[in-house]
Amino acid sequence: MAINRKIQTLDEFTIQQMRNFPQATGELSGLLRDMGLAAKRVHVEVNKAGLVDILGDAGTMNVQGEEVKKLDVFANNQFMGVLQHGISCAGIGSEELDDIVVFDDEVSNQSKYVCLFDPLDGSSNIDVNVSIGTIFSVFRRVSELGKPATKADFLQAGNKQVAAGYVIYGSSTMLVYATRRGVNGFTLDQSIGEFTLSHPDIQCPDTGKIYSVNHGNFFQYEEKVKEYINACQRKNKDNGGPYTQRYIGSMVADVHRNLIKGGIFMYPGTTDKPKGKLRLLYECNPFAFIVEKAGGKATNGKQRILDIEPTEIHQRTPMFIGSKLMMEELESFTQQATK
Ligand code: AHM
Repeated sequence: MAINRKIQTLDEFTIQQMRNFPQATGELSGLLRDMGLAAKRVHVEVNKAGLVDILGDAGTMNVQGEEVKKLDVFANNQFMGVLQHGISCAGIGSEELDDIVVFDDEVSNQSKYVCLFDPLDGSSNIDVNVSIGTIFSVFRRVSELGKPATKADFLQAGNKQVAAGYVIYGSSTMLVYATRRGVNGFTLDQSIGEFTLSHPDIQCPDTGKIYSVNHGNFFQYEEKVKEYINACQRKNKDNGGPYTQRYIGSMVADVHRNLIKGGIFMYPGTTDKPKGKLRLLYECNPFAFIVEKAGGKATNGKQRILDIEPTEIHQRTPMFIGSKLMMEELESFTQQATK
């Protein structure tokens, strides 16, 4: 008998997806549920951030006599902890840590997946109550099951991801994840303490009116990027505009908004930092996977982000991501032969 449910929690949704694929082992569903659990714990702490004067600064003792940890360290420990104590993950890479962590115990060595994450992206925004987020990426191991994971498991091109997602701690807390079957968004219902399906089958609009870039770096961008930004500013009602510039400086919030409303987000290379600021494995790959699954595109200006073969876990790349037609317009500038 079909049950007509109005509310579907993240756990119910992942279990339902498994029922549709009887050959699935449930490991990936378990991993996604683990991420949801850690996200709820981080949500609670992020919401206390404004109370830091009352609860104690990072590094000091709080009223319970516990040491207060920096939020990004706290978030890192939560995500690493749930994955280490779960049954789906053989090891992690984190933007917070210098090297990968291989769990190397009997259960973990049998696990099919490794996970890379940025536990608290945009953390410089915490002090001013601006949205921040967690970003994650899941790969199937290439190393032998039954043995510890290896670096090669983490250094795979983004097109090998089996799932990717993000959590946005904003006016509400949302978890969005993509698998090859599509992109779905869940909003945390605080009355029941559960992520509930609120944005099924997210599709990125083919075009939009928003471009997001750090204009302060404008004079350091390469000429073709400057020309595209100038073109965005010349948009009017005769050529698809006017465009609006929106830049929070918190990638999760900027890309989330553009994914839902349509738009383009750019973090180009600069003369000082030709590879830009964003990390391929923790920020660019997961978002490229999610936005492509939703119908958009992501490149480094020359090549699809998902086709970049990584050589080191903390490598950076320029990033252009968003609505398909806006990305194609950008490419008409960046792929022009140099004059
Ligand atoms: P972080 O790793 O210090 O949190 O920096 C990452 C953030 C992204 O969320 C955001 O897109 C970018 O830095 C903004 O950088 P900038 O201030 O240079 O524009």
